[in-house]
Amino acid sequence: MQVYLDNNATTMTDPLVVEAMMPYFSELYGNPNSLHKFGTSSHPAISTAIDQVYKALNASDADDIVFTSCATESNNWVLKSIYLDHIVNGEKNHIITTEVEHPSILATCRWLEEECDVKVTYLPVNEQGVVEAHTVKSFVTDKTALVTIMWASNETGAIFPIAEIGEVCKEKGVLFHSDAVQAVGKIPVDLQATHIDFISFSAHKFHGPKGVGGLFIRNSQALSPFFHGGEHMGGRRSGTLNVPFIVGIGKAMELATTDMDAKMTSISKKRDRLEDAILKLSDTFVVGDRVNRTPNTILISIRGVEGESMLWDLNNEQIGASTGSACASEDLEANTVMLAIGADNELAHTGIRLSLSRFTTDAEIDYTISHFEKAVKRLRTISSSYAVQQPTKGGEVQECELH
Ligand code: C6P
Repeated sequence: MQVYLDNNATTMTDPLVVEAMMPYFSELYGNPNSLHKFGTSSHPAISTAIDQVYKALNASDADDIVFTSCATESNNWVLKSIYLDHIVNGEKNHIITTEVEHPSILATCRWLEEECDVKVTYLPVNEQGVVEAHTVKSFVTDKTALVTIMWASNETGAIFPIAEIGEVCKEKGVLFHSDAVQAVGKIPVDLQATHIDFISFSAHKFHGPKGVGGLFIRNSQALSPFFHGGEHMGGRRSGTLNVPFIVGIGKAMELATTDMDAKMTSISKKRDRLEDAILKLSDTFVVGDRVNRTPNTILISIRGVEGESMLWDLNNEQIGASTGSACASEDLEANTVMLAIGADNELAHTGIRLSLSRFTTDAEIDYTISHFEKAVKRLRTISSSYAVQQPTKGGEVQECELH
């Protein structure tokens, strides 16, 4: 059996999505900006995809949703254009974010600090792995141009209090962006119910194709374009529209958000069964409570078991997991999110992220439980540090309060 439990890195493209995309490669391949029928024949499909995305996110006609190549592009676009529009050509000089954002936010913020002299505040997270609205409020000043905070963590699954943070931004008159990559298609995202100016998302996180994402722009407000060179997407993003992938993101969004409650319940049941089984092993800790967590995610640490060793043992049994963000997978450092949450350095080297999808089966969970237990036992037997620690720690290592 093969078990894929790295769905926060990417998901399998749903065969129904592939089927919807296929005609737009070799049959209806015209450039949608061309005036002839080869071009215009793809217009209905693009309109359908736009409708599917607006409906899934509950966006209004006054809002703009622009298709991009991925969330990394959407995140870069927002940050760099806010800098141009509100810092270089405005009175502000400050951005607020968190310590646990995806590298496409953190690296861009660092670049803005180093190259453009922008002041950036990186808020710490609490033991649940989130930043509370009152913390955001206490750091907003009259120089703050943007608050950018993820909707849900790719590493822990922790869901941030986005509605409350939105209210703070509204009260303070500050623009609010959320990297919603791990929320869209996994948990309800209702843009009418939330005061938010921009969100980023990416199709391959919810069984759409890789290479297409989007940026939601509230009330079609001004935002300097990132790509220049044409009038595509109303001048928002130049470049020939990627019709098959736009069809794919629309279809994937529709499938992910139809009967979402039932999908969430089914995934979380499997996730909880896996989590319960792993927590029966001694000295294991899961980050964050289950209620405020995306239904598919577990970040678990296992005292005495190096994350990378565990990964390879699981890999040998055909189980794909990760130690955290795929973008940092070549970095054998401690898991920075776990350190931010308060784990000690040793524990932060033991994090394993297991992320399910709606395609994960009960049989796969059974298989994973049995091989996970075997791997932990084997690795602890050969781990000298774990053997030495046992008598002194006595299994009581709750001091890091991860669970
Ligand atoms: N996180 C992970 O293993 P792209 O690749 O551009 O479509 O998405 C980037 C991205 C942005 N924000 C968040 C919160 C994300 O989780 C990701 C992708 C993967 O966690 C790959 S690094």
